[in-house]
Amino acid sequence: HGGALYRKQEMESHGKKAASRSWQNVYCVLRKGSLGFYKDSKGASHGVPYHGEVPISLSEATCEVAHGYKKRKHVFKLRLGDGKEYLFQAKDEGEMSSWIRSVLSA
Ligand code: I3P
Repeated sequence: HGGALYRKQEMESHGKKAASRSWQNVYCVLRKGSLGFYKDSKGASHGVPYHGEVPISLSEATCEVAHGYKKRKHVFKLRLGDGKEYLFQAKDEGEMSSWIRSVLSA
């Protein structure tokens, strides 16, 4: 599963807000147990991570519709075991549901 999403980091760890909070367009690639970020599909196929980011581990991750976030539509929330939290905006409802399902079964 791979595709472009807008991403915003909300939390850096338990109780600590992320310092860098703007929305960024990233190309996301889901693999067994991890989610990697790339600039675009070409970056993904060449294995060049977005800003050198290490893929995040999805063990103990929860993923759900971000009902509390009202500023954008089709946004889901990913919360990691270490307290990091991300919001992702998909292009429509169907794409959002498909990402949530895939992340939960990755
Ligand atoms: C952030 C940017 C984000 C905004 C965030 C700002 O500023 O405007 O779009 O989140 O607000 O801090 P910057 O680009 O200077 O980093 P929203 O789009 O969700 O409002 P926040 O700190 O309240 O999350």
